[in-house]
Amino acid sequence: MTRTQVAIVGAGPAGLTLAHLLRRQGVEAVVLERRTRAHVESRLRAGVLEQPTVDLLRELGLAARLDAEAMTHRGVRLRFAGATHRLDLSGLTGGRAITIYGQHELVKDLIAARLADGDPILFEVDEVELSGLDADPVVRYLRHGRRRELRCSIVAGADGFRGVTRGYLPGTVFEQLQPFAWLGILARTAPSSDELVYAAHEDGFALHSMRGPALTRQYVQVPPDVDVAAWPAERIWQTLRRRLGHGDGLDLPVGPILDVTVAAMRAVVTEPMRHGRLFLLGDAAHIVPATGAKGLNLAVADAAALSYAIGAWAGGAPAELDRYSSRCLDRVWRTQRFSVWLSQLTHRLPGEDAVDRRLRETALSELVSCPHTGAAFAERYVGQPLPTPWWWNG
Ligand code: RFL
Ligand code: PHB
Repeated sequence: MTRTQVAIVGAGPAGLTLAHLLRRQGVEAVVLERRTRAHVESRLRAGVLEQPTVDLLRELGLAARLDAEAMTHRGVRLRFAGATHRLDLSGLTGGRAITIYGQHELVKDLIAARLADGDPILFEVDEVELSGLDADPVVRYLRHGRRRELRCSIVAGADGFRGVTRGYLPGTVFEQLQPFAWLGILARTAPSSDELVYAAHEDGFALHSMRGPALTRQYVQVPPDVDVAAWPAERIWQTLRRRLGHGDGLDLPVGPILDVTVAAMRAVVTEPMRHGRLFLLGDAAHIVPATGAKGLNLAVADAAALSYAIGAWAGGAPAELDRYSSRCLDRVWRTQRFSVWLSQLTHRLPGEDAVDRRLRETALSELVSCPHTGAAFAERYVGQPLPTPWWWNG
């Protein structure tokens, strides 16, 4: 195919969700992905889906496997000052919850459904270049040794933080690196808790999360310049046990570690998220520190907003495209604030003193004891409604 309505660069959650939403509106799209299908379907990333994300997937008929296999969590645990507290997410939000489902599982479902619909995803596309962004975009790329061109009306840049499309935006990039990173540990051990445990220990942050009945995904705060070789399995388990409170309601069994990775914690926002006929979404446009588990969900929210704007444009109302960026940025900055705030509330910060620690414990204690503070947190944690009038609601 050499012409389509929308060229979507990137087959992550943002690009694939957009492709499905556009199909529902009768808008044609081609997805171009740099990696192989096997690579994107096995890449380990996020694990927490907000309620609005799950609602959207159900609405699109894409949640059959998720509904059969994912875990619903109606609460979350916060550990600080030597004790673990439960926040009743569902009770505080009128029944909403978070869903634990690996990002790669979701990507698998979205790819399978698109291919079953007979719609194109081109894997192993390299050297993507954009031109004509003012009026008639052209996407040039290399695939299986041949140079090709795709002409389109709109380019959706969904190729993540390390992609190429964000380089075409002349706007402002706000960027802040947090003074800590995460060591991410995937282990073949049964989860020790039926809900996630966030621990703000005086040594630093730790998080107990999971991917299934026999698989845990856990994180410990480390310095940004960490040397992974300095973290053998024994040190990892000792640190997790100490910070998460082994023996105090949490029995952390030691087991085979399958994967260890380091993730930097950054806050990045590109403004505006549009240049001519190029629209950025997901990590291509913004990165939030991982503590709030918001990145994937924000990518899905952008996809909902962009599909709405493109659907309106295709139906003869192009002004909606002009509203896309500001509509998204409002949510992006609110989510950024939440993620940076939660990170700083739960991590040990360089140069902090005993007063800082007491203030932090007081704030955490208010979160678990004051219903108003707890409800405000829970509303944001389970996810706020998506930013657009639903196209399927008319
Ligand atoms: P992705 O997932 O990076 O997908 C981009 C796709 O574009 C492809 N690509 C290109 N394709 C064509 N040409 C090019 N030049 C290209 N360059 C790149 C890539 O191969 C890829 O397939 O971005 P997207 O779709 O915007 O999705 C964003 C999410 O992946 C990300 O925000 C989350 O993973 C962040 N995140 C979390 N988010 C949550 O909502 N909940 C969580 O629990 C959560 N935990 C996390 C996280 C991120 C983490 N890391 C790795 C920083 C935990 C961690 C440790
Ligand atoms: C994860 O399971 O990867 C995860 C869970 C909660 C977070 C961040 C990441 O806040």
